[in-house]
Amino acid sequence: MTVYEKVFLSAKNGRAAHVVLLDPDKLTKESAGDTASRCSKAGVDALFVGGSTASPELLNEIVYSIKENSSIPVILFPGGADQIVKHADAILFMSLLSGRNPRFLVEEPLKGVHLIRDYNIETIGMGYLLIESDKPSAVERVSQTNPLPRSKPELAADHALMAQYFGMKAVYLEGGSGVGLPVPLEMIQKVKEAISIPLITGGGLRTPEAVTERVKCGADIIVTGNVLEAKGTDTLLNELVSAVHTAR
Ligand code: 1GP
Repeated sequence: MTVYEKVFLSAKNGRAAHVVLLDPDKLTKESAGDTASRCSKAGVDALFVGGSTASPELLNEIVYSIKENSSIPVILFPGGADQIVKHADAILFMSLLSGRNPRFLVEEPLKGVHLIRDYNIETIGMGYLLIESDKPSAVERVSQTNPLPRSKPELAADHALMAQYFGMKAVYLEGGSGVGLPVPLEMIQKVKEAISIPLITGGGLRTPEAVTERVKCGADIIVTGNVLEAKGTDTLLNELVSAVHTAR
């Protein structure tokens, strides 16, 4: 079974999935294995790894250490073509469709194709849509692109449908890591109505209520990142995972 079938399609057709985003810059190869087994124990369905400025060497060690210590699927979530490493189970092969910067629309994905082929990593084509929040997100700064306005759910739905028509296998509505305002519920609903591929959302989700509402509105996969460092993490993580799994 592919990672796409196991994680994405089961989240769409059965109970929703909870994915934890691990930032390699905040980990060492020692702490990565431990973090992965904590996530696995809490019932997290998969890990996204990447999205930062981490060096390929560190990323490689981290992914290796996670695979040594747990059986949880590891999916690369690369900030650029230099974040493609061996041992990962799959990679989000994505294009920043909300932006108009050729580098993140086509150039970075293009740079990655040979390594992905040589490492034989499963690709999950994904349309990545950055949504406006209360403050500029790191993705906005790094990609030098404008997010889609919060007040235009129809525009987000059209971008999502474009991703589907391109043959992409999922759409990610990204609020931005650590933001105060997650993707609006109405937007999740409109996007869900427009597409039939799995819908992922994350950014600024910190409570069981916030994740439950988003699954009820149609999100298939919920991503949390920063919450891993919060106080009483394991209890909160358990609550979040259980909220995602039981929301439908
Ligand atoms: C970023 O959506 C993720 O891609 C995670 O965001 O760190 O705010 O949970 P947080």
